[in-house]
Amino acid sequence: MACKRGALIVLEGVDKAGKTTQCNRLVQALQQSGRPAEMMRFPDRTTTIGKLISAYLEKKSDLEDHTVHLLFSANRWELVPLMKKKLEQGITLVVDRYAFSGVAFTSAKPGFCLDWCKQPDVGLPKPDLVMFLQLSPAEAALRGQFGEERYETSVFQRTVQQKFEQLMKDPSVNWQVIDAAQGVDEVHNDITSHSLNAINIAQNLPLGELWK
Ligand code: 2DT
Ligand code: MG
Repeated sequence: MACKRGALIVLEGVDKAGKTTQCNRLVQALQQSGRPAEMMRFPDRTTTIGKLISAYLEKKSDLEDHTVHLLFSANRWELVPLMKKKLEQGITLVVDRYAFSGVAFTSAKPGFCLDWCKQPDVGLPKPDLVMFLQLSPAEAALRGQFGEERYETSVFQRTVQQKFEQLMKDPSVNWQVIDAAQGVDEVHNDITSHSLNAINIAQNLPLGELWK
């Protein structure tokens, strides 16, 4: 039999919840326990499409709202062959944001429904586990000011949070809510135990297709 596949693990959450810190800590912990693991992040700002997205987020360019939504999705699809290759090689991928951010952020804009926003990402590799780092707006505010990028305002982030809550009602996705208000080590321990469980289950299952 071919080697057992890696798991696709996604971290989602509003800004300041600690996603990037926790992705790094998780990859390190998995590697130290002898499990091959790599981090990825979306948007991946290094590709040609990613550079268009990055300029938009930095407010160096303006893009029409549907257009930028489709670019975020295209930025995921362009990395699918690489993701599948790594998973087949037995590497667990720890991903900082995925299609759920794509849907939550665009559907927080006026005139966009959840269903339209999901369509371009239908059929992407389905995460074996999506952890939502839950942090109240009040707790997020205690962690300091928002940055200067597009979307980094408390009004917009509140709407994004509501959209994530709608997405989490979908039982076809393996959501786990993590209390991100805990200390960094406690959050890390929660994330690690859910991840080890997901890695064990995923190795005997085929990779699924998202929202299909
Ligand atoms: P970072 O701060 O994590 O680089 O995110 N976003 C992200 C979208 O609007 N659509 C998407 O599909 C994704 C993945 C969330 C940059 C911002 O981009 C938003 C925050
Ligand atoms: Mg950011």
